[in-house]
Amino acid sequence: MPGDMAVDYDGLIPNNVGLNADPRLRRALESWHPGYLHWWQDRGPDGFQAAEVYLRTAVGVDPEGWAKFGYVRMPDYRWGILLAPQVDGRTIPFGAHKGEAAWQEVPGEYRAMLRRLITVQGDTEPASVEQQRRLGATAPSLYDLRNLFQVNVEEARHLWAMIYLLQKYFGRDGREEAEDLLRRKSGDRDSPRLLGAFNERTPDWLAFFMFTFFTDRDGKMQLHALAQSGFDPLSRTCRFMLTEEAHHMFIGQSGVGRILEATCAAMNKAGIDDPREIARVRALGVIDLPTLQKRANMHFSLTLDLFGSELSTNAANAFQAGLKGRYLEDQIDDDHILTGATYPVLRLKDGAIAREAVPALSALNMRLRDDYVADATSAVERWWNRIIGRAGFDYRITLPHVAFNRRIGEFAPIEADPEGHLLSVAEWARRRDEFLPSADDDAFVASLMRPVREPGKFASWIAPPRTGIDNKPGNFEYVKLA
Ligand code: BYC
Repeated sequence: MPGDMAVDYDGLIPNNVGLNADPRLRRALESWHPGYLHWWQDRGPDGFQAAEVYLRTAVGVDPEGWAKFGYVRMPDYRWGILLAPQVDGRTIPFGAHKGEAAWQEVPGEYRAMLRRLITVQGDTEPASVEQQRRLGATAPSLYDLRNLFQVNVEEARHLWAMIYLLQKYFGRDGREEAEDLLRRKSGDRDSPRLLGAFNERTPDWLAFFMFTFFTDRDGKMQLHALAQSGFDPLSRTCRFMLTEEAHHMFIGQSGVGRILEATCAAMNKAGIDDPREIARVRALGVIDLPTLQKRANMHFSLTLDLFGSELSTNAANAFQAGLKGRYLEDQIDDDHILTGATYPVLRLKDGAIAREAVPALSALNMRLRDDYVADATSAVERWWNRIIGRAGFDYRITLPHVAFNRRIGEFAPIEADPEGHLLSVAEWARRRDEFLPSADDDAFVASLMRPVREPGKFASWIAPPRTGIDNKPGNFEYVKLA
């Protein structure tokens, strides 16, 4: 039903994809639903399922006014299937089929590749909910608790978005993938999630904020690349998901920003000029800046691994097929086909890191990663370093070199410091704790994780936000605990 984007809230599954007119799909989704709810109870937020949470629910897909706020018990949240409006006459923007009408059905020759891309994207969504499962117990305020749950229900909705594509367009294989998405489990030895960073622990709130800043930003880049897809239903799905992703990154940037504010204010009050006086700073009940730097080093490097190898035939094939484009493909001024074009890639050559021009088609992961690094670097400056600077401290959070702490791609076999100097294995082992959080650092952060549940109150290590959600006042009860 192109053009008619009203959301139908009457059935079990809210949607703007005309589910009522497609009984086969509706039945498939309805039979997946109980397993999904079981997954949510079993692997979603631990506890709090009976609490009333002040959540935003998507009720439309126009850029303005698509959301409604209200108290909801999380298992009753209306997870729906929402696609951005179809663009009349849209054509495939890049690759070998550039200029042909965008596909409304799966192109047979690319079926397996497309299914793989959708499955990988889908797998990350429930994974992040699983990773954040236990954070509710130590939330630093009701405001933050509510934000955690907002992120969780929306990531779960993103799972629904991918399930819709699998169930609608991939028949029996799609149904099997949909089951497997509920079966794999973050961090599980036998059946882990597909990508590395989604099997890591999210042990504390600092990890949550760093994850939403760095890893949700990979989500933004990948969703942008998929939003360019010539497979129109995928493009429309990702375009709507991006509106939600922006809010998750806001939670990360403002979360770490509020931690920086609390730290800087405490140092100023105690007359500490040197942020490197870690013991004195920690004694104030706030997180010292060097520990924040090490956590940033860790989350940034783990996230870089999510871009795959610098040189990738998978990425080249997906581009040529018109399935996955570049970041802001429609704003790039070139032929969008890239045969014969080159792109500079950092490589390991004769024991040193050097830039080398390679065929642009093989370097698409690298290009997306470069766009990510630029985006993350400017966000760190704008949101974090400005806070430190305003408080009067001569200290900056910086992002490590792309060769630092990598497990995937060109730099996986070597060790490097955050400036990109190569280190021997022995030197890395000796200096690791300078660059990455030590057991001691983690234990200190863990010691701060005590729940604060009085409306309007915040833990010592994090400042209150400037404004409330939905313009609510400071003492608003964002979560009514059962
Ligand atoms: N871990 O050719 P290569 C988000 C595999 S985040 C484990 O270099 P390719 C979110 C790879 O699968 C965004 N394995 O890579 C954020 C391949 O295996 P096969 C998620 C890895 O395929 C926060 C082999 O190594 N979306 O939305 O070009 C909260 C050779 O790979 C990893 C997407 O990722 C790894 N890190 O690129 C919630 C978009 N990296 O095929 C949500 C969809 C690579 O030989 N995915 N491998 O068996 C893709 O576009 C691509 O699959 C990847 C990998 C970019 C992930």
